[in-house]
This record gives sequence, C-alpha cells and structure tokens, in this order.
Amino acid sequence: MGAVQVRDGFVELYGSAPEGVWSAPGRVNLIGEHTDYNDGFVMPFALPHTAIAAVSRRTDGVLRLHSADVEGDAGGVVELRLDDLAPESDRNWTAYPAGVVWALREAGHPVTGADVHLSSTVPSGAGLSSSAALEVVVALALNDLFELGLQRWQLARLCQRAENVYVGAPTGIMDQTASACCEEGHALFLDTRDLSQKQIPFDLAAEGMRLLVVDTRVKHAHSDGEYGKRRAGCERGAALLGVDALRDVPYAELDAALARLGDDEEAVRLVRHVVTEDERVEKVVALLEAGETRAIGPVLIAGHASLRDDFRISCPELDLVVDTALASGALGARMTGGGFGGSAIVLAEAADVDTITKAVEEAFASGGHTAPRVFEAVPAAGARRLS
Ligand code: GAF
Repeated sequence: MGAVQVRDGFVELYGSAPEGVWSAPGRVNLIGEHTDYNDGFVMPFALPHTAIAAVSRRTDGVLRLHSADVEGDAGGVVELRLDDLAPESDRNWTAYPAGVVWALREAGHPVTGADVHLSSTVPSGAGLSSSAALEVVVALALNDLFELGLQRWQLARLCQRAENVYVGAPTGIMDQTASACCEEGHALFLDTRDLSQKQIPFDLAAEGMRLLVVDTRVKHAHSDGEYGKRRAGCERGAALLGVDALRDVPYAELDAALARLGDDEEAVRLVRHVVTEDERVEKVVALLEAGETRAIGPVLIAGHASLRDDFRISCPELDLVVDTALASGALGARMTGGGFGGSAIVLAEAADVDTITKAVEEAFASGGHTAPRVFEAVPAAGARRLS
C-alpha cells in the first residue's frame, strides 16, 4: 500500500485529512549479528519495504490506532488513553506504536494524543525489522508534529526503549537505528556503543553483483526466550572476563580470553562469536572501502558458520539456503537478523542469480519446506516524511 492509499484510508477512518504521512523502512543486516547488545559493530542497510503512517495530533490524551494490514478480531480502530499505557500490557501489534508514545512521554516529551493509520510492506517475522519500522515511523511523525526536536539517533533510542520495556523484547539498537538513519545506496557502519555512524557506499549492481534476501518463512519472535538467553549469556561472559561488554575484548587477545574461560563451554562459544563477528564487520568495511567487494563473500560465510556453530541460532532452513546457494556458485551467504528462522542473504554474480534462486527453491521443495520468498535487495532510503 502506498502513501496515497494510507492517506485515503485515514480520511475514511477518522473523517478528516491527516496532518502528514511518513515512512520508515525495514532493514537487512549485511554483517554484525548479535553484536549490538554487546556494544559492538553492525552494518545494516534499509530495504525498499516500508511502514507508512498517516498521523494527526490530538489534544485530549487519546491515542487511536488502526492498521490496514490487520483483519479479523484484532482489526478495527483501537482507542487507548495515554495515561493508561503501561509496559507489557499489550500483546498485539498496537504495542509497537503505543510503546513509542509511552517512551516519548516517559522521557518527558509533550505528546498529547494522536490518530494513526498504518500499513506496512515489511514482511513480519522474517528477520527484516517489521517492528522497528512501525516504531520509527510513529516516532518520526510525532517528533515532527509535536516539534520535539529529537535527532534520529535519539528517536532510535526511544524506539528501542519502547521495544525493550513496553513490548518486553530485549533487543539491541541496530534495527531502530537502521530504520531511522540509513541512506539510499549505502550500508550503515554503526558503532552501537556511542551510535557513531559512517555511510558506506554499497552499489553491487555497478560491479555486476546482486544481494538476494531469502525469507525462509520460518517465523521467529524476539520475545521468545532464546534471544534473551543469548543476551544473558553474553553478559555473563563479559562479567567473567571483567569487561563492561564483549566489545571490550580485543580480537588480538581472544585466545587469552577464551583460555581464561576454561571449560565454560557456553561462555567460550558466545564470546568467540561476538569478538570474531565484530572483527568481521571491520573487515567488511575495510574491503568495501578498498573496492574489494567480492572479497566480502568469505567473510559472510564465516559469519554464518559462527552463528550456526558457536552462537547456535541458525535452523535447518537457513542452513539449507546457505549451503545450496554456495553450492550453486554464490560468492557468500549467511543468515541475517535475530535467527531461529527469518531470512538469509546471498551475495552473487548477477549472472548466477537465476541458477541460485532456482536451486534454493528446488531444495526447499524437495526438503518438504514451505516455498521461500526470494527478492533482490538494494539499499533504500531511511525514514522520512512523504507529505
Ligand atoms: C534482532 C534484534 F532486534 C537486533 O537488536 C539484533 O540483536 C539482531 O536481532 C541480531 O543481530 O534483529
């Protein structure tokens, strides 16, 4: 659904034109997985898939929310009183936009109510940040309408707080920052400790390559326990090593750090993944800046092996995408996002895309899996006002 339909939908629902229409994208992460809550490095880029919101202010302490994508019992306009918004009180899609309003007000920002109509093309449960897109589009709209003067990184932080505290999912800061800060044609090299950023030009087509996203259709959910367990395990590893965060373990000192963990096998695996993954992000940045784009393929492959064997968050379908793509000539492939399902990415020569896509589809069919959704990803724009 485009901006015009969302605007028209708002008029139909609420009886007047919205004050504006905004969009915020989903993201795909090129490299840097499960590093963000360890204060490390990530490198996502924005997808052309976006959440679009038509919004008007209210002054009576009421928040009305509607999504064009939700039908049945959970559909219809949901009306909430701002004073009633409370963490973990809502298990529906409305928790994301309501959580943002809650986080803004909790931080002292004068949001007095709103009418919101939303629609999103970001696939949900696919590891492509559909929830961050919903959060960021609402945050940006309210920032503009209530003239809060917050910068993009501040909006990302508030959206993360909404997700951590209001929704109750213990995620890092990558997805919200990607949605808020990415730029068209670039991947975002982000230091999640201080949110410093560098936009890295990423134009694969100009070099005869493509990046495919393969959504395995295996649904994942961050509020499920496994994500939180990995996060807690990393924090335990940092405590055992006497550092604030695993980001503080230098790659050059990894062997010594692992030796100190002794036979704590779980801590060894988690620490090894995070420290080597931060190193892989820096390597990919260096290779891209040196114009050696094809050489990032083996780094992506190593990233997948680390997530599969050390962090243990892959699944048979993600491994099948990676193994099949590599056997069919891909330059690199790995799972992307939180894991336990969701999507994989495949870096390939443009000429090999059809062969690889067919091979992956056939492998899924013969393995008895639901057909995957395969699409090419080109870095798109971050969140913005459309009208
Ligand atoms: C999810 C989380 F939301 C991110 O913060 C990040 O941890 C990612 O999984 C793994 O890299 O998308």
